[in-house]
Amino acid sequence: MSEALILSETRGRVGLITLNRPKALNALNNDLMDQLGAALLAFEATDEIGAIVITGSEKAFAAGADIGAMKDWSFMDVYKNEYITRNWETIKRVRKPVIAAVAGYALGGGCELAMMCDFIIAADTAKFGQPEIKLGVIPGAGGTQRLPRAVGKAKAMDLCLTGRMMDAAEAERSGLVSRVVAADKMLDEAIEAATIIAGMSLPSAIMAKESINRAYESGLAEGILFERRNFHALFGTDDQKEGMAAFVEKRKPVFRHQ
Ligand code: CO8
Repeated sequence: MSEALILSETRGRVGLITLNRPKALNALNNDLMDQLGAALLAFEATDEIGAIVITGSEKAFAAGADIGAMKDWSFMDVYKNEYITRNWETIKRVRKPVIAAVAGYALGGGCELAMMCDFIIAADTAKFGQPEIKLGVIPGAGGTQRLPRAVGKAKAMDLCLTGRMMDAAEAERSGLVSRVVAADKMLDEAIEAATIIAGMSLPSAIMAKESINRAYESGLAEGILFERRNFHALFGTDDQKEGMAAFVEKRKPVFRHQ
């Protein structure tokens, strides 16, 4: 059996995935990304889970793709064998909300993995960066596309061209992360946020996620139409009836995720 490079557990309706390659600061090799993809799809497939948290260690969320593994790759290796796309995009197939809980380094592919999640909660120790330029390459898992959408062109250029890191305060100021929390409270806060989300109606959470993501893929009119149709569709769910009835009856809703 191959080495366990991730740990997967449940906390109520939350699926918690911990990247577990501490000696290499969670450098993301193919085996780790395969295991991460399998764990994500397992949580996606079960009705018992409503939201997912991906985290790393105190020192590193992930310090990037595995440089040792990549160093001798040729153009044909990466182009034909799809080392990069084979397993890096699995996370984008997950419809349930995914939170990145980041402490320490989130660099290169680690920063890109965090940005593939739906939002990032950061410890005050977090450091984000796209240092690939220092290795003679550029970001290869969406960094040049997702970073400017998150922080704007100026800061994305600054980070990708100088390879410098930004700390948690700068990441929050620039919109990359949704909250910054003391390091010893960060994972609890992320699990609490995920627990709140997992307690909502799952169809609503999925449609909210899909609608927000559509803002990055379409013009305003098309995005608003997409949102409107999702809004309409939710009136076909039991959970809409329950949510609104509970409000009127001044009680807590009990969602059945359908
Ligand atoms: N890959 C492989 N090993 C790594 C990586 C990495 N990205 N980062 C750290 N390690 C290893 C080190 O080699 C070291 O191993 P060992 O103890 O066996 O020598 C161990 O982790 C601890 O690292 P350091 O001793 O360097 O720890 P420091 O605290 O001194 O420094 C840093 C921490 C600053 C994070 C430093 O390790 C560093 O700069 N790491 C590299 C960061 C980087 O350049 N990341 C970008 C990588 S390229 C990339 O991500 C491209 C993404 C493309 C996506 C698609 C790819 C398939």
